[in-house]
Amino acid sequence: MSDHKNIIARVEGHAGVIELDRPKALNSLTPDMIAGITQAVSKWESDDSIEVVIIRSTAKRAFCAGGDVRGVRETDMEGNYQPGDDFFRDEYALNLQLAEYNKPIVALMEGVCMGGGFGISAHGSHRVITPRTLGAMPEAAIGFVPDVGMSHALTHLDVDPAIGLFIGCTGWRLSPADMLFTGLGNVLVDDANALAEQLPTQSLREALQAARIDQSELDEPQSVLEKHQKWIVDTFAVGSWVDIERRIAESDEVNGDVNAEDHAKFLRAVRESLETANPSSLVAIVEVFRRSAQTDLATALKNELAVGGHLRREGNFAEGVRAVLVDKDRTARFDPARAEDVDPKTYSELLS
Ligand code: QUE
Repeated sequence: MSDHKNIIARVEGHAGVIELDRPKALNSLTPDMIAGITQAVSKWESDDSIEVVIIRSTAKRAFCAGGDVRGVRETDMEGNYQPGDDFFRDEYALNLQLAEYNKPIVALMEGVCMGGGFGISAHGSHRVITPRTLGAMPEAAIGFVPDVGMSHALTHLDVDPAIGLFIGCTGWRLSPADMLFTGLGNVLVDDANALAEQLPTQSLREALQAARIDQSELDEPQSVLEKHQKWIVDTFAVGSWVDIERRIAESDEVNGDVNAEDHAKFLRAVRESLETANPSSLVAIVEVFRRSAQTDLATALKNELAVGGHLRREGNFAEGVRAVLVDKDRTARFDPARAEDVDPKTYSELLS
């Protein structure tokens, strides 16, 4: 049904099924894949025989690792920003379409789900995770900002918006328990494939009921974010990035609310996750998220596009993608190298 590479779209019973099929690149989304998904969901929106849309992956270990940022980097480095601008515009339009969709959308987040993977799962009604789900918004490491509407989703969670800002700044690796705690996941199953087989012929309620498992069945049933939420909120709730950075630096290894060893380990992991982040991205993320917390998804997406476009033209995006995904040396040289040397106004004045 789909004429687009790396996307399989078909009807099964009363379900429209989209399969991401670019397993060698962990299903990172190309312009053609965005077009294929958009075409299929647009067609099914007005098809009364379709009761539910399923978004899944053919890859075993990954739902979707993000957008094809390597492809964007290549055209950006030729000084040709148009293909990248077009890609993000079309991707964000799809994210908004999924958020406003008139039927249930069941995303099966088996394995890795990062960046653009959240854009095609987090805005839908049924955000299915498994014990093997690993979520993250790691854009600060590639010199970018959390996008695909996640600046909005992360500031409108079931939990304090400061926790969403923490996730966006640190690129925190979210366990299944963290996904449930935040609401980024709202259904836990052991076998996503079994659920996908039942959905086309059973009612949604019955299929979910049969597939669900309890959080207590996870190897790590407690959310680390939940355990440390007081510190996260105290540290991330107010101020610019430089204020937050100072509170992290001055944070005591000892914290009366949490087991001393746990807290010291957590604090080390937070500091480590920020070492490889682009300082300009961190400054920009705080500005974008604070605005997104106060506005609607469409405006948040527009702001992400404006700020992301600016970061790409600064060159830090090309350097970050090089360090993380091309050369994989993980030692990006970002400029400026310190957040104190970044003016928040550079980004805040781009916001609607
Ligand atoms: C931040 C990102 C991405 C990322 C890593 C980050 C991203 C993305 C990929 C990725 C991973 C594996 C692949 C691939 C891409 O990694 O968006 O092609 O094989 O797509 O720290 O935003």
